[in-house]
Amino acid sequence: MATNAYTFARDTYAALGVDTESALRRLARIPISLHCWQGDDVGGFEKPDATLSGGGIQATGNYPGKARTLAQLRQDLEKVYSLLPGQHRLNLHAIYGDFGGKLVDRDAIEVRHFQSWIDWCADQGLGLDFNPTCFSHPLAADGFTLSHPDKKVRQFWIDHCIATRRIGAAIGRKLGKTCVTNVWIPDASKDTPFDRAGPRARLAEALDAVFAQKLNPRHNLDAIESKLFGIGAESYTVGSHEFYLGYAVQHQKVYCLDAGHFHPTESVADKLSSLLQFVPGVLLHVSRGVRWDSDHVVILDDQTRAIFEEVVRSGQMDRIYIGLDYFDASINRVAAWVIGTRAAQKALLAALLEPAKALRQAEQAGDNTLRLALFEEARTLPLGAVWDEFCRRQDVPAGLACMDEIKAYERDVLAQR
Ligand code: RNT
Ligand code: ZN
Repeated sequence: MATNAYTFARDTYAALGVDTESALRRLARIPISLHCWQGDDVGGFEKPDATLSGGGIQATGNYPGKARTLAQLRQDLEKVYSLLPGQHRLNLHAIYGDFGGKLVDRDAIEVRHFQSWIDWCADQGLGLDFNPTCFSHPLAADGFTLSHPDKKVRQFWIDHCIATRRIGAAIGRKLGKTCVTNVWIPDASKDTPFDRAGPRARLAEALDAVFAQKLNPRHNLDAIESKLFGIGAESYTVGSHEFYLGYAVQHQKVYCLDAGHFHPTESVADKLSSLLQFVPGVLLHVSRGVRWDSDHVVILDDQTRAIFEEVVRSGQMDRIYIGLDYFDASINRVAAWVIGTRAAQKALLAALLEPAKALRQAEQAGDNTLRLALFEEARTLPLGAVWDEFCRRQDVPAGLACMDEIKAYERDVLAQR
């Protein structure tokens, strides 16, 4: 039985020509790929107590209870997924392999190191995405990987990325769900370089080597992620927006748009309709930029809403892959995952509930006054009641009831670590 609040909301939306039932059906089918690295501050399991180093990224905070083992990370993720409405995915970095206590270098990773993740995902009904890890490694310590001037170092990272794609393809084949493998490299410099062209020419050539082997796109899709700057990497980023846009168009790769990788006043939402004209797909790293970089927990803010409005309005959700990317170590990490994912889902729901027909009609009739009025009206529609109903139907706690479960988990599990 629907609640009174939902019935009221349904009628309010219906008066504007919006079908809440169809929005709820669609929302239930849209997976979000949860980034494994929120659970342990981007440490990974290559060795005990591994921590993030370099790469121009940083997880700040030292909230107690972080996952220190594979089993703990899975335990936390199971809690997280149990609090999320809908069917989702996991996004894994290569440093999170099941290495059985042995040191396996990045260029030597194999499918077997990820078999237990594949099994776990199959068991949980999750899709799995993948990433090479081109940071936190001695051969990345000087800030360059695929564009490194030393051929041997470059080859090491090429080999790592090739291994990662092969694992991606195995993941996709074994799970029967396409794996998106996203290449992000930290290559950048703190101070003004003289030679901006050299590293970019080397990166283009290295990427050609990485992608040389054709893989079945039903198993693995290649994505490439651009960036503007990072910490200690303020003056020059090899893989800039222009670089990867050019590469993605020329080689028909999926373009990864991280919401925090652009000038702060640039609209990331506006980029989608341009990108989709020229690249086969777009991977979203939904994130929240605060002054520098992108890594705050996603909230239901205007920028996030605008991105999802463009996702839905594009009518091309079959080639938009939604992932999250943030790492906050200053609050309960399980809550960070849950709050951020649910915020992204709410933004998606808000976009699915736009009075799209009325807006299009007003615009096509040249009635920009009505268009503005409709946009303003939409802002105060009862989104929350529809969201709560979604949670109720999906059998997960709505509202702050989620936090009760997280607090209990913190007390019983996290605080005991
Ligand atoms: C870094 C990129 C990249 C990473 C992850 C860990 O600025 O956003 O996506 O956050 O690969
Ligand atoms: Zn990212």
